[in-house]
Amino acid sequence: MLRPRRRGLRLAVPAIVLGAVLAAPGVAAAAPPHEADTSHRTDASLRQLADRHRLPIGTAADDAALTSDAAYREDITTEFSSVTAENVMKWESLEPERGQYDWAAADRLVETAEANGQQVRGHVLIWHSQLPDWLTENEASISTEEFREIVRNHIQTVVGRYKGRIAEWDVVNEAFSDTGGLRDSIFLRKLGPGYIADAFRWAHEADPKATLFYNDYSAEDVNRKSNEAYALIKDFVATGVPIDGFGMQAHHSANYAPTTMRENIQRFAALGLVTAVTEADVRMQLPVDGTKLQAQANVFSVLLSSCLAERSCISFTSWGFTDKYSWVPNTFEGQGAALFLDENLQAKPAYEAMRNDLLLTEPVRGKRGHGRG
Ligand code: 9MR
Repeated sequence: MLRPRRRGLRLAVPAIVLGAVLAAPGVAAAAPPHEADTSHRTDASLRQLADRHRLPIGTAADDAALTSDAAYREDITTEFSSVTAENVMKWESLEPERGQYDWAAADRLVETAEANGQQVRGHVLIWHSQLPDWLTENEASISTEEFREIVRNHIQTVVGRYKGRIAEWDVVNEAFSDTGGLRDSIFLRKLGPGYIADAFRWAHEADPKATLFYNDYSAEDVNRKSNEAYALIKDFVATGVPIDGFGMQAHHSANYAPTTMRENIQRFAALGLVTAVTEADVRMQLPVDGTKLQAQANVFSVLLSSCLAERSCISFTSWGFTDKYSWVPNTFEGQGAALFLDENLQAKPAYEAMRNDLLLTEPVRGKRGHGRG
């Protein structure tokens, strides 16, 4: 049964194809019981369409919007089967004072996801940004041993709290610099390059079943950064460091689509690793026009279809879904409109392109879900 939908654009797929897809196993035609007002929707959601592929499709969730915006909340529930905390699981949020944790917002996110039948991607354990002042301001006075203990303790406290409830963790984020080599960070300075392997070991001890990712940006293609990550991860695999996945953030601009993403995914799969698209968005120079929107749709489509086609790609997450709450305009002057719903939660061409990819691509994941290679 098709439900009326408030999206602006119509589906560019014949009804007969849509009918066949909705009749396929794994695609829920009826509204899930938790959904509030469904009277304004017609077409199958991204979540329903991605179910057929056994691919969790996710978004970063903004805590303030989740609390205050009912339409935003409803779209998260309807359109996505996975959520990532955009900010509330970062170190400065969880442990604002040394040893004093504030779990309220992170717990809320996990509990809401569970109530909605969604998986959670944990973001993020070790990252050079959004660290608490008590840590960064005391870099000089904290000894190496003490620092090591602080890091181990933070990772194990956070992973341990959500043991069995967070499917995928971004354990180390953005450890490589944009000019080559490891990024200069408090972790590298205090602990040396071994901090990356240790972070994975500590996270694995705290939740042996969680899928543990190294995550980075500008690493979707085969390029210098992904080559460096590949070499490090290959070494981890050879030496038994418990890493499971390579996360491609995929913060893109509408004038550039990746060209070697499947090749990149495949080489990690050959090492026995899964991959995920973890933070997709596609910004453009404002003002928006039709040509830019089409270019954006194309980039989203390349990102999603590259993941869909490779069974080792185990989840696809965008960094938000509506332009109303995107981080992009605050960071890139003059740019924005990076997501697939506009500021009024209306569909843009990118949304229709993603639906078409989900509808028309042949599923490659078997009954047991993802495969490692
Ligand atoms: O979207 C996040 C934004 O709200 C924060 O202000 C920002 C702080 O650096 O972090 C943003 O999320 C980042 C993510 O955690 C890691 N990859 C890059 C994302 C965009 O900056």
